[in-house]
Amino acid sequence: PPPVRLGDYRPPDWLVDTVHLDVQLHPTAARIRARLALRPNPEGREGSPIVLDGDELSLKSLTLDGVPLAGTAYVVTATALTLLAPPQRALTLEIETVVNPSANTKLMGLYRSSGTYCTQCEAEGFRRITYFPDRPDVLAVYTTRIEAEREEAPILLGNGNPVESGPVEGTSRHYAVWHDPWPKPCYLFALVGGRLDRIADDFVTATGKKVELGIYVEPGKTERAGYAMDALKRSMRWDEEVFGCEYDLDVFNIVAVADFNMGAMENKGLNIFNDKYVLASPQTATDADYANIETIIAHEYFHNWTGNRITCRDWFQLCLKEGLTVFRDQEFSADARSRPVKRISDVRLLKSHQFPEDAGPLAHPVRPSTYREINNFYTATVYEKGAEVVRMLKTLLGEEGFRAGMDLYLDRHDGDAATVEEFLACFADANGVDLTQFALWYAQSGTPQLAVSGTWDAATHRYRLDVAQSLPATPGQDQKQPMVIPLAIGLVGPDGRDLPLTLDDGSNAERGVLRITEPRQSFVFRDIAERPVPSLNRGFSAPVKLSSDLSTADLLFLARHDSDPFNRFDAAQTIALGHLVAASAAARAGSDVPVPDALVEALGATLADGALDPAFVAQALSIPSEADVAREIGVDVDPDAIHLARTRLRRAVSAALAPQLAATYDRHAPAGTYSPDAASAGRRALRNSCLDLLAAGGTPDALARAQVHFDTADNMTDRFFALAVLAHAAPQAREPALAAFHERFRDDPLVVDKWLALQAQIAEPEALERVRGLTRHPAFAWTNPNRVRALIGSFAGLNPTQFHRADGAGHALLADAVIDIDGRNPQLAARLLAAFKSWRSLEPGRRASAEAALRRVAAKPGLSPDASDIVGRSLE
Ligand code: DPP
Ligand code: ZN
Repeated sequence: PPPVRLGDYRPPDWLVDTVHLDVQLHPTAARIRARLALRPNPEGREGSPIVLDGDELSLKSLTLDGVPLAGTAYVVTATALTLLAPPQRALTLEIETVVNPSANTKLMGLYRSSGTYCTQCEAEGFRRITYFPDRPDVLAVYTTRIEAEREEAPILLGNGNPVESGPVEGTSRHYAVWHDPWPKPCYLFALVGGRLDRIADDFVTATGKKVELGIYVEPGKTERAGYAMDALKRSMRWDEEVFGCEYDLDVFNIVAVADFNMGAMENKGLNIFNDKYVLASPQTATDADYANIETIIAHEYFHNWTGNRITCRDWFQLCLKEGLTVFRDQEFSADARSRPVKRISDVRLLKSHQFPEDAGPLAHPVRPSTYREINNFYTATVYEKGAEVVRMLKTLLGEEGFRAGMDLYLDRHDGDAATVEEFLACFADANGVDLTQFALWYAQSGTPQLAVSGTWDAATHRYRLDVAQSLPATPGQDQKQPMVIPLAIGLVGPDGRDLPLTLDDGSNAERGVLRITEPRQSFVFRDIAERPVPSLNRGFSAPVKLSSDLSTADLLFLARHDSDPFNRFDAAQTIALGHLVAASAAARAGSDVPVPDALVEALGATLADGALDPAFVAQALSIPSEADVAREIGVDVDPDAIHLARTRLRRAVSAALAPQLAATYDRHAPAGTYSPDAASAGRRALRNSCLDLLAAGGTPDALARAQVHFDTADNMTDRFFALAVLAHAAPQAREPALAAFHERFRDDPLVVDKWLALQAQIAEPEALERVRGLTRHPAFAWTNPNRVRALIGSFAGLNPTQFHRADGAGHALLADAVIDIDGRNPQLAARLLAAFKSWRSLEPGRRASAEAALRRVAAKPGLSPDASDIVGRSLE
């Protein structure tokens, strides 16, 4: 199919006002009767046919206003049902289709997960249930009747509010009717039928309306749903308090299923979740799992306003709901936990996932202007960079200006299928500002580069910052225009205190933010009596790659004194990264470079500072990842050299700080029973970081400590962390520990996923055979996306030396897996394939083997549009 282009958008020719669905659930032949009230769109083309999308449907009957349609009146193809010359007036179409949920391995449309019937319609899955104008700007009111064998599916759930339910007289079947009063696009449709347990609660909204809350899980797992319920209630309150958004139905249900392509889905009133992001208990979930659950529950709930009440006009506007909603979930978690630590972990995610995307062949703007397969645009760029763009808007407009813009957006566009332009217009109108240049953040791909240098004039007490911005060429975009970059800064005096930011003309840099709008700009500050150290891009105020003329001594100073916690963290990271780039080059040449004292000093000072939040210290102790170093090097990358350099650095830091690490470890021994709260999690994170660095030294002492940690752990966070340390650092202890862990959790698929993922990440040549062997393990299933992502995804995404083996076997393994998976689940295959996104930056030998693997995938007959889109762009 030809690519879809933003510029080709046209309003729909026909609108759908109401949809009545009658769904007869059946394992292999589910029957769907759809009654659509259609009418010509006054804004569409006059006299148009009715074109309804369809995919893998079997059409059983078709009537127009109650009369069966003659075979000459319509055409059915593999992708559409077209009524050739319909009367140009309001009409009722009744369509009967049959689908096979058990054979639906794409997990799009109506399918079964462990026997439970469920649906996934975003982006284009509704067309796999019935013929429909499957586009987000067709909003209809849905009534859904679901019928099933009572034995097979005692629980029947739909969107909106429950209307009625009961037995189907004289049969073993029963039914339920649901009505959703809010017009919605079909991608928000959902239904569930199955044998599920429920935990129930309620929530009283700001205006006093009681909402019944339910979380449905596999039988026997309700005890693990409590944290999700708690997160849901906190999310509902937070959205009222921070954005004035109140819930709008009588019920809100969440269903956890085991087979799911995405993390979760915000269907109106009936969120469907990957069970990984619902189920948690101290014995089975890590602190990171709890934090993810909190964030994703909030994210999907927040979509009720940013996504559902206001949806997207077309799929190019995906960031309108996703970037904004990620920003909202980030803010929620920042309020619930430590704001600085949350910011650090969000930026680490952005840099590790989005920056490489922006720097490689799959780069695309936050709002793409063309796509071949929309499923491939649920990316770090649309989500995470999209959130950064919203955050910059807030930084530029200030707290109140941002809220005014949001209020206007929620008011002006409630009930609309909106665009990015309409979103920005609300902020422009509410604040009386021009956001034309700012809008380039949505249109230009690539990570802007900022080069900053500072000069202090002792005679005039002036300090000048010279800033230059550039944006590298990216696929389809050779020429770029300068962006608006909010650069939050501080000038830190010798005593560690921030100096006033008075510009030359007497004005103040508003809220400490410089607005960079030109290719080159200078800012002169006055009354600077001593040479300051500039703290640049505080809080990571703009998603840019910053280079500066700061010396190692300056960075060490910031690492010790900056009042901005993000930059305090980042300063030490910058020192470490600089060293690792040099050390990787040296390792490749067979030599070594000494570890900078400044780094050891910075880490030691952080460890020694009792005033710091343990969660922050844990982050600060982390040495940049191999992927971080590869990204920094950028071209001709040799993963083995990076691994060696990083291993040496960790060993050196371990040796230098061992006593301090051990003391900090001991000081943070667990007190009392496990609780997933942020403070307790922070203490565990710090203790575990100390253990990790100690073990990096490889001393018998440290490894014995790791073994004790593993043997005595009373929660999954500690147990799994210790297992990882043993697996990576203690080859002799590895196998018994892995076996003991598996034995204990063999019946728990989500925990087995951790076990699979860990083994896939071992940076030793045996990893490849181990991964191959694990694909034959009874716990593994090619059909379950979580299993595949845990094993194959972790190998390709988190084991750079073995995935990029010099002999090409790692690349071949991924190609084989993708070719196999693609026939069943194209979305999953395409997602895995994106692990090649940085292949062009590899050294020539590995680059050749990556290219060969991609070409082999490309040559597969019948390759899905999903996978062929990724290989096509990767090879372009
Ligand atoms: N369910 C996915 C998300 O919330 C796609 N909308 O991001
Ligand atoms: Zn989302």
